[in-house]
Amino acid sequence: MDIDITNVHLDLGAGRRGTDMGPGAMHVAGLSAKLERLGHRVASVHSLVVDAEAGTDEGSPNARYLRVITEICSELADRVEASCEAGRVPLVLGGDHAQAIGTISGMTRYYKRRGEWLGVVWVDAHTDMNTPETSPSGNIHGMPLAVLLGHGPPELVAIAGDTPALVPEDVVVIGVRDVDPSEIPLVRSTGIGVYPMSELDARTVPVCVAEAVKRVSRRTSGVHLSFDLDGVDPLHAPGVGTPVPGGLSLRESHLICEALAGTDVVVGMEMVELNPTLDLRNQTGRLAVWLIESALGKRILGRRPRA
Ligand code: DIR
Ligand code: MN
Ligand code: MN
Ligand code: MN
Repeated sequence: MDIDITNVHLDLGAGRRGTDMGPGAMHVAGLSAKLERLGHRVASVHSLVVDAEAGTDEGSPNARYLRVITEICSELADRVEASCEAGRVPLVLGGDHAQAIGTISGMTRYYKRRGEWLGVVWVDAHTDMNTPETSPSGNIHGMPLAVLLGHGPPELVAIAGDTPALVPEDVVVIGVRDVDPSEIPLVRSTGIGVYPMSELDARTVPVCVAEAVKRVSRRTSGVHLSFDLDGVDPLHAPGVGTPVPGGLSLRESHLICEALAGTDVVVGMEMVELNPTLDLRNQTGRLAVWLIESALGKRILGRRPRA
């Protein structure tokens, strides 16, 4: 595949600074060379930065840095939409998870125009379904999935166009273990697919992942993988701002990526929340690249695993 890489140097959506350096850490871990070794072509690498003065203007405490996040997500959406239009795969390196509003809105603008749908696999310890009214932190990285389903700040919802980017039946969240009580009503009422760690334990990861992939690819033209590294257990992914114990193991994380790659449905990917200031010798950066390789087709022994 031809891949357009976008580096999103954004950390204002999170409670801690530092995820703006995530893209650099993934490049240091050898991302482009590894993609080319898989037979892909890196068609372009582009960086998006926030206006330096924006860091001082927090705006409303219920949705911190809303103005500047709207700006960078709009820019990102334009770029991602153009990649889809050109038949290339957008690979967006974060950056905090607020960027998903830009990535996924850009992708779905392309699909909606053609009367088609996009499926989303969202790997995360959190459900990211807060709104300014429910958020305990005011951090926009806890809100992107709500926004993409049409809830939350109108200027963010509008990046997708006249209708919300996503429909709940095309969305699954995997790895969940930290949901704010205040966001539960929206998670429930929308009916998105949620696989908490407890369900993955009880029903096993391969069974749940197969079911999840089936759900998001049933009526869609492709699937986007939005991978928040805090979905992985902090033992393997220490370089994140909101670590939650009891997460996906290293192999389980790969299994999700490999399962998607094995069905040839992946049309876009983003890797978010990598915070190099909290990492250990780029352990999490290297894991991020390895997971991207798995999602984009890297196979042990060069062939598909047996089902
Ligand atoms: C929390 C944390 N639910 C919030 N969310 C995070 O601030 O809304 N999402 N860390 O990735
Ligand atoms: Mn997230
Ligand atoms: Mn998270
Ligand atoms: Mn987070």
